[in-house]
Amino acid sequence: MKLQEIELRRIRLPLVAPFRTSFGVEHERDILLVKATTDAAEGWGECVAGSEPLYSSEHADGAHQVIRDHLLPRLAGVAEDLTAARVAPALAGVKGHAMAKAALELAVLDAELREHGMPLASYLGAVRDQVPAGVSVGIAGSVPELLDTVGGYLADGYPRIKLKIEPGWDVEPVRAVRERFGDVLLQVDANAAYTLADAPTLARLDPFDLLLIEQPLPEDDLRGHAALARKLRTPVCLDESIISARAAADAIALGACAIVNVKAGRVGGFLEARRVHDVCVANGVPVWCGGMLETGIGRAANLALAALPGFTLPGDTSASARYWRRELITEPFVLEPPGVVSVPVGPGLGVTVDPEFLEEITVSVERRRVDR
Ligand code: OSB
Ligand code: MG
Repeated sequence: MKLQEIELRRIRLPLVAPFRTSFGVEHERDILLVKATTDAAEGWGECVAGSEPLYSSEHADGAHQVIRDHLLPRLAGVAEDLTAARVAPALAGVKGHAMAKAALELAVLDAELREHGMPLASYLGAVRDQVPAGVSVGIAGSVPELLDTVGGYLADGYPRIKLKIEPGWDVEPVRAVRERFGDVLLQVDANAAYTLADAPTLARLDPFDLLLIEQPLPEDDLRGHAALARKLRTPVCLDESIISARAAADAIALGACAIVNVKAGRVGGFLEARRVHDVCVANGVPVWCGGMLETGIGRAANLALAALPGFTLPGDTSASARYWRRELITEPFVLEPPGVVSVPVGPGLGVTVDPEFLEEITVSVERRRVDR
């Protein structure tokens, strides 16, 4: 297929409620969408970078500039005969910028699959048509407020709860949720907020039978995670540290994690995300699908990934209503009994993007011809 044009569209969308983590609080998302136009079809990608570089080194403005000034010229070199598999090799000279690369690759992949009438889930090797839903719960203002929020999600039907933690907000909230809600599937995510010296505090989470503790230590501290894992009964899961399939292999070999959170944006795209999955499966390490507060575009792709055989734990694959008061970019994803979300079945992402709604929330649009 011939790539003709890339559109870079910035949108703003308010979250249903502020989302607080150890690295900051978000009230609305500032999102970069990528549209690829080819001679055969159009495809969409969503960049998961936040408005500030707080989760990782990437942010939306940076990704936008990197795509425009550094990735598109390289993609233009292969535009004449493009497939999604050729995107990452063409961009490999640019170091880092995984989220920018992933957004571009997804737009090309969506166009390619729409041309061939193939759903993304089938292309990736999915074995399920529904995936269990989990919900990521931000740091609350107080324990009673947290219990209200968690109670609401359980009433909605979410089968798995993930609590964001940070020093000073860990043992007490976890104890409170366990005591109030019994043996619900429960896990925590620290977003790198602790040090190895906090091991005694984190060991106090052991009695609560958590599924896992996600990314307690800094991104580059694999040895620290291995040392911490030896001190905890709760399995250690890595998110930020797993930047590639090779990083996953290293982390597993070092004993730094027993479980892996897979996010395509963090590893440079869905093709690398599948390789992370494959490395983990080969090592007997369970994986689950992370999220980055995506709109329906990114969420559709995450659901396809989460349907692969190694995704044996519920992911941060929530319904659209958990994120947005009004998100009509695509058809909404809904939570269905018994706590699952359906994997899209149509070609490519399997969702239809509504251009009128998109216009309503658009802040800027930039189009670049790539066929010159
Ligand atoms: O660490 O998993 C994370 C959101 C933004 C950035 C990082 C993370 C998250 C989440 C939300 O936990 C997951 C979701 O529901 O999309
Ligand atoms: Mg995380």
